[in-house]
Amino acid sequence: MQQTWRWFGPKDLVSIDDMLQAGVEGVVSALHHLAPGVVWSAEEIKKRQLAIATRVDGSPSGLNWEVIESLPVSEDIKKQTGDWRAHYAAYKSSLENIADAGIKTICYNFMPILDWTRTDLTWRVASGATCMRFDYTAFAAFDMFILKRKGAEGDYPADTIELANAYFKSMNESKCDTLAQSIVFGLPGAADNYTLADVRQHLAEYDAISPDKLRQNLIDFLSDIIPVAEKLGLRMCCHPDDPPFNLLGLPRIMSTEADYKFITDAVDSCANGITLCTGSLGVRPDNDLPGMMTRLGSKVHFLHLRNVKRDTNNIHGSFYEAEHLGGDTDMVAVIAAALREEKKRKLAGRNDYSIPMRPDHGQNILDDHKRKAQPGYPAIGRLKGLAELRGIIATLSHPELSHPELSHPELSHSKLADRSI
Ligand code: DNO
Repeated sequence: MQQTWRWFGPKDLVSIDDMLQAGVEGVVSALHHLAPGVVWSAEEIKKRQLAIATRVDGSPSGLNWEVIESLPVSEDIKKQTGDWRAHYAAYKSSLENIADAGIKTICYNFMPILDWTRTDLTWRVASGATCMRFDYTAFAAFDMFILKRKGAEGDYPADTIELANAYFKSMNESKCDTLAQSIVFGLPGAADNYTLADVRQHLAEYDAISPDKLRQNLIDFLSDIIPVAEKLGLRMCCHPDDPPFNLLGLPRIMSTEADYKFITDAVDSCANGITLCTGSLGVRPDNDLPGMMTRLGSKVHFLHLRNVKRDTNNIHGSFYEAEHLGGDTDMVAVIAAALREEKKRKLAGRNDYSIPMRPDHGQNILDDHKRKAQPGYPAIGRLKGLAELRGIIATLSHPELSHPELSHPELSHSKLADRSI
């Protein structure tokens, strides 16, 4: 597994030098300043590659840009309206420039309007760390009483409406603003140029788009893009919906194993793959992450390792971003499945046997509280996550663990150590 780290570019307050000290082996980045639908030029790509390859003092970092996250898909492509055909062409031109630059793995998502969504960006846990949280009641309050989406009441059960109503009544204006900021504008990849009126307008444009229609639009997009990606030797990988259920009446089509199976079968190519994000998918109790890693394994081109703790076992529920080994997903089992997949690929002679992974998000701990970073992307919280994940990878990859005597009940660890097997 290749241990990577997300970097938002020269403006990121966590530097290339910082990530070197965290033991990072490769960088995940994107040209966030270019709008969806715009071609990524060779010059812009080169500029970012150079920034990644350089430490603060100008000396080489030894790091490469390994994964693009994301090459964004425009709203026009998702809806098949306006300039969607021109955006297909632009996407393919970007892919050519990316391939020329030697970058192979490209993450994207097909979530309408909003990328990932949380209601609280600095929720305090018992240890004093802060993390991100999605509270279903707060979200429903935003939807029904702040955004005032038409027909929103029809999307929530009676008890949620009642709770949301009480929650909204307890909020003052500044709390309402903070909630709206957190949901719509607060996160990397968020629709940061929108007002609430814009959001309403964009939502209305999806009125006529059913989940089946959106799924077909994704298949049309992939049918056009994937043959080009395959020829260029690229690996496209679709990020799941986060959270993995319908929000604001919008269709969501990448939330479950069945969704992934459908899309990868519909356009069957090694270039049409998956970003397995354990944090996003792990919000649903019916997503079996180690099983998904095993069954979808050959198509997993990128791993986001993150954990969430659910408040309930409902499909539509509240959750917070737990420590990497602390939530509801069995991270050891996921990593074991990923290592098995890597072995399989090696045996099959695949050259992409080392799957890039990144510690996805991190809680704010220690000096993170003082130092600003993108929500979810603090230096120390992520470093801790990476260190824990690296420990699991090192342990599960160690020859001692595959030694037959280890499974012998009479042999204690100290006896094994004495015999230095
Ligand atoms: C959040 C991220 C998402 C992700 C995009 C990929 O931290 O996982 O914003 O980058 O959805 O397209």
